[in-house]
Amino acid sequence: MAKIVAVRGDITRESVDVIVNAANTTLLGGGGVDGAIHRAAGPDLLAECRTFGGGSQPLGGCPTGEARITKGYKLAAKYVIHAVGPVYRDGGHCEAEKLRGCYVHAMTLAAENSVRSIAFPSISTGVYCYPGKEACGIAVKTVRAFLDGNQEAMSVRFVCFSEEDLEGYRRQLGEEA
Ligand code: AR6
Repeated sequence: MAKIVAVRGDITRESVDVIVNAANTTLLGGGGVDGAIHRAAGPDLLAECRTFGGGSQPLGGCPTGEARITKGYKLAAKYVIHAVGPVYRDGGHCEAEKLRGCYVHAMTLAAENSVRSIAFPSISTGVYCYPGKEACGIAVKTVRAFLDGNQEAMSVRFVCFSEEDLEGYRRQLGEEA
């Protein structure tokens, strides 16, 4: 039976098979959760990210709405899945579709790597300014649909940095249950 929970915390401290990063298209690090994950994982993570080619789309890095998997290095998690969410402009630039793509692609990579537990941050809702409530709705609906269709045994944790985010996720999970 699939299990989805929302918790408050720092995703770098999660003891799961994989943590998801809210990355940018270069995959070469940044601020927010991306910076925290790179600091906690150590420099070998950046070295592996460089093997994706680093930013000159479409040849390197990772396009918006997709994800790439690396090892977790010094993290408790075995893997990091680097998902690139959209920068929110006005909702009319395929932002929802791209955000959904991040979650689907991350879950697909997790399933392909036989992952049993995965933790997500709230992708795109920091520097990329995606409205939290809408992003939360997309995250929960997309993950639940994926689990229902494919991976009943995988457990998913939404790791919220703020109390407000946590309340939003708990409300959404309650409504969806
Ligand atoms: N654990 C869990 N959540 C966190 C943590 C943490 N340690 N730190 C921040 N958050 P953001 P984005 C939350 O800005 O909007 C980077 O520079 C944060 O409160 O990290 O997708 C990348 O390189 C927010 O709810 O990611 C990109 O350039 C959420 O994580 C760009 O920012 C996402 O905030 C991506 O922007």
